[in-house]
Amino acid sequence: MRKDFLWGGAVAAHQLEGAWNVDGKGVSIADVMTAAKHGVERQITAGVQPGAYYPNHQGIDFYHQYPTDIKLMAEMGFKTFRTSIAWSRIFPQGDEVEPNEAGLAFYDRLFATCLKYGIQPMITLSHFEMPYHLVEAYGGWRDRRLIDFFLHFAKTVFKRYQHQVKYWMTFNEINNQTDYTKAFFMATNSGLVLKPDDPQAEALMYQAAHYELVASAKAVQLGHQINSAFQIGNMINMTPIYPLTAKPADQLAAQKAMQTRYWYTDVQTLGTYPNYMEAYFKRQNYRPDITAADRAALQAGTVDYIGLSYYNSFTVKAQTNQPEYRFLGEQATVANPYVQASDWGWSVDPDGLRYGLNWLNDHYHKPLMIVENGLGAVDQVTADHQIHDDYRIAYLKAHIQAMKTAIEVDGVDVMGYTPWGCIDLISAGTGQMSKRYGMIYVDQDDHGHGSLRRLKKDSFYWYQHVIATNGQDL
Ligand code: P53
Repeated sequence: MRKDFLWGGAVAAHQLEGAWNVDGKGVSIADVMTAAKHGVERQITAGVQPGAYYPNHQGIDFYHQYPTDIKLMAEMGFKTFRTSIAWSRIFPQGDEVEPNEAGLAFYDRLFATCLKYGIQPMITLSHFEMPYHLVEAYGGWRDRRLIDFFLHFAKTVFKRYQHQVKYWMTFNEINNQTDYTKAFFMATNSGLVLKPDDPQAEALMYQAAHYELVASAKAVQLGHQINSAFQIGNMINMTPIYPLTAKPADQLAAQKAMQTRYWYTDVQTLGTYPNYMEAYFKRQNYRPDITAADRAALQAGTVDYIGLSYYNSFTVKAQTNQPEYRFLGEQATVANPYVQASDWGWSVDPDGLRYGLNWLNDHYHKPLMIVENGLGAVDQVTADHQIHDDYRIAYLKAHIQAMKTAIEVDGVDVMGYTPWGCIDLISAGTGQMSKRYGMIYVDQDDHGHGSLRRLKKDSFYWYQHVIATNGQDL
């Protein structure tokens, strides 16, 4: 383990800040998403509809309660706190020239509070919360002009916080949109709002992803010009895909599925499109707008580290005898008989974290930062206000152990570990409050009712000890 290992926790602005229309903030894509549950998808409404319930509007009111929340994180011993800057607080519409000073001032206060406790803010630039105006007026990331809007936002915050923030990452889980049949991923990653079964969905996804990759590479270059000490990473959802059997066709199916899901990382770390993607575009007769200048930017803006989330693994088996082995996302996966699943159907597979870390290390040879990991579960509060979340401790313990094995046995360079939702917040996938990840409990239900009071769970004290011993005692 590094001596300066970055222990901490992770959140995203739209899932906890609330204050959706306070101090000049504009509407974001997350502000037009309704609440749902396991098996029911969140709806993306056309603007904010009267009478509809949008859980992100209130979040957990972190916008006002952050001083006490950061204090609790300091008590756990956090070295870093990963959050995002809500793009629509800084540029309410997304295409303005002048930033919203009140939005910038909020992050001045938040970062000063973190630094007061020796907690380094770690910042995601775009985490599922682009200004909704960019979705309505430009169709989201299908439009090349989004690159410059994003860079203007990036430049504004890089300059403003260059002395407060060292660790940055560009687009959260940029590879979720691989699953282009899911409206949620297309909207959250790229502001692409399509009709179900739109025949253009896949081609539009590749175009949008390309513009994001160019924007990401240019942001890396820009950030380094503003402060050469910045560490700027990408952020991918690492869900290893296993073959169900040793049958060669199953092996190929898994290998091709990994290519389909992780080519983004090739572009962001190696600076070029992998040959299988160029071949795929040709075969499909997709002609994405990829210019020579874009290719030069990709080459010049490779990331300093790879940020990853890890929750679960997938398993596939060959469906056809065709050489393509197309992978259509989670719907194309099969159950893995060797792993259990959470109440929300996510497999629980600590070895998969070790596997994923090794896979990334083998392919890219860059430092890795685990910026999300955790178990979404229902918690019970006892009569004396305790939360005995031994299931969460067991999950985190097994995953930290797997990470330690990757570091100590396999020699992988891991810079830090920031488990997801260190304080309970709104679930991205379902909009629920009851899908809890935190070590800090927040009293609120799925309808937005509750005192918002914060309580320490058993995992709070457990994680505090893990950090105090730099991961020695789990
Ligand atoms: P929730 C889907 C698949 C994997 C990770 O997810 C995902 C999603 C989107 O739901 O999101 C990441 O809240 C994401 C966070 C999110 C977290 O995982 O659906 O970066 O914003 O909250 C957990 O349980």
